[in-house]
Amino acid sequence: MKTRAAVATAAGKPLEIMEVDLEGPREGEVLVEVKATGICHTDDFTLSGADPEGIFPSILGHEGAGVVVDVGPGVTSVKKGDHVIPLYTPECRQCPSCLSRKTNLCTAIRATQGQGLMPDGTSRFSVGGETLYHYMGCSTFSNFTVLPEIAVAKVNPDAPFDKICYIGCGVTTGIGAVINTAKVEVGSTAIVFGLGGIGLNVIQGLRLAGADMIIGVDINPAKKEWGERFGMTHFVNPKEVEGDLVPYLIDMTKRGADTIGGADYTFDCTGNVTVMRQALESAHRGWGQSIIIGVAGAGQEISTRPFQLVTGRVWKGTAFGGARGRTDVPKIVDWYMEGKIEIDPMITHTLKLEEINKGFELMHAGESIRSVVVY
Ligand code: NAD
Ligand code: AHE
Ligand code: ZN
Repeated sequence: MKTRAAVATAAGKPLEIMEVDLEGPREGEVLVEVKATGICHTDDFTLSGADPEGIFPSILGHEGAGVVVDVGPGVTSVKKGDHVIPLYTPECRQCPSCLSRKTNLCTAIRATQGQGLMPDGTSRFSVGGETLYHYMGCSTFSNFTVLPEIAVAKVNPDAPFDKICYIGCGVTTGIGAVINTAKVEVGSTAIVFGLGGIGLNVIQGLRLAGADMIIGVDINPAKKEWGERFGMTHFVNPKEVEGDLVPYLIDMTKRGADTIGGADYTFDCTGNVTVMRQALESAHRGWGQSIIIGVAGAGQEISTRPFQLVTGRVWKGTAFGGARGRTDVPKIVDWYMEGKIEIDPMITHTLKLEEINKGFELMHAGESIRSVVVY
């Protein structure tokens, strides 16, 4: 079939809207009509050329929602007409990782996914006979896409596509980092670095978990109001801090008899390795945990004095907020439908596919939280 898509032809170039060819679903695969897709910073990261796994030409996008319109042989868990969210972290429930119950990082199809291919080692997308590569197993910047059935979560059909697409990455990553990865307790202190599409969801996750003090850190002063809107109790703009940021934050978190200071939990939502170090070092001596969510470019490395870890701080990372997609994503959609979590105010811009490059410009300018493309 033919489908409209925004194609990443080369690193650093704007996406090109074109009609592409899409082959139907093979064994264990489903064809999904994507109804809406968010634009995540990770799409921008890959388009920029900084992603070691970036492949071109490809169809980016990994934060979608849509309807199953066809299924290949052997598909049992979804059927035509089901509403689904594509999963860049699938859940096969059979691989050693899924069976371990220790991680959400299903390994069933990770190798081919990283090569921009379906599990059988081929691509379903092409244009003029030239292969176009899949992205993160999703390629939601195409109106129609093919996914393995283990990489779709069936969700409440009453939920609006243009809002729940955000659960395909940002919402789940932010809230999941708090609940699944950090397991934040009631009354905790927390610092969130970077108040974008992910950081604000960390903040709403912290509010849900009952954190007491939620400090937001961002170099964009406009993010103060945004953070407060979702539960942030204090804001720090590093550009306005005289001297080092870390001692400043540690001082802020000293409470009662605790003269040591440092947060129980810190989260990096910037992808900046210097910020990651600040986040680790502003965690409390003895027990503070720092969770890396941000994605850093090829060749970048994190560092700190080992003494920071010797003295009890814990450095962790999280992908997709530790969520098991087919199990957890439908629940998060239900939380949204029940009003337990907010999504609508974070979707600041709704665009047509033809306007998708504007979504990237708004992100660069710090003017959007989430731009969503509606097909
Ligand atoms: P975004 O662009 O919406 O937000 C980033 C925020 O960080 C902005 O508000 C920006 O002003 C702020 N910032 C930049 N430099 C800063 C600094 N030095 N100090 C403080 N704040 C700073 O991006 P996003 O969509 O929220 O994504 C954030 C990061 O998370 C990206 O690296 C993205 O690739 C990554 N990500 C990871 C996962 C995962 O599963 N681990 C999932 C989604 C996104
Ligand atoms: N391909 C990059 C890493 C990119 C990355 O870390 N992706 C996150 C999701 S970001 C979503 O917006 C992730 O899930 N990682 C786990 C995985 O298996 O990819 C690189 O550095 O090679
Ligand atoms: Zn993402």
